[in-house]
Amino acid sequence: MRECVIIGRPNSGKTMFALNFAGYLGAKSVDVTFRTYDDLMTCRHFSLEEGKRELCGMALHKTRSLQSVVLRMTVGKTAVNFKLTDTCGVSEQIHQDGTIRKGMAQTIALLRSADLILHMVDLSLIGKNLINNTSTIDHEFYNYGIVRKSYLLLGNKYDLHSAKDNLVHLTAAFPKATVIPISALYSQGFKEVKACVARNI
Ligand SMILES: Nc1nc2c(ncn2[C@@H]2O[C@H](COP(=O)(O)OP(=O)(O)OP(=O)(O)O)[C@@H](O)[C@H]2O)c(=O)[nH]1
Ligand SMILES: [Mg+2]
Repeated sequence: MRECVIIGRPNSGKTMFALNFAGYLGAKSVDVTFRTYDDLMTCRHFSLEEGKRELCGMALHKTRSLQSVVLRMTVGKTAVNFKLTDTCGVSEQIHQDGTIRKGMAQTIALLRSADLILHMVDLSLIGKNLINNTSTIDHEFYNYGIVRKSYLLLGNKYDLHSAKDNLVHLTAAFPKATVIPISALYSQGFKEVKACVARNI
């Protein structure tokens, strides 16, 4: 089964995207498989509302290991199952918490085998200096992603007023990426994301 992996900084909206995208594809509930760094696997069933309540949040590093759901999408006349995997957010600093350090390592290790990389950026937090500062974790993901080809840059939180003007800075800083502005919270921009996922599963 092909796997789409969602990566990005903590709090960029990865988990919200995973759950609302599942809803957009018609799921009413999800079976989330959690896989820790040392390969311990557990599975839990959530309604989408429960999932958002329990797995999303303002606190940084709410997600600390891999969280996968199997979703189904119709491509042409065929129904195709694919795995959508949410990950521990990655930042530049070496985190003081060992679990989070391992979670970040797990995210990075998964990139090589991913069939599609969905790189989430919080559009409300970036500014025009992004183009000058090329040593951010987002640049690292971008440089890796454009070489890999199956790579999409999602400018999230586009519903926020502060995000609107920043789209131009994101596309200027990452000129070789396909950029889609989305609101994971309000399921906006999902049609374009779905079309790209369909081409890669
Ligand atoms: N306004 C707005 N808020 C959003 C959007 N997407 C996510 N959020 C909020 O941003 C916060 C973080 O969302 P999460 O989905 O938990 O972010 P994450 O990237 O999974 O974070 P970690 O698991 O900590 O790495 C939550 O309070 C969400 O409600 C969006 O499109 N618009
Ligand atoms: Mg998360």
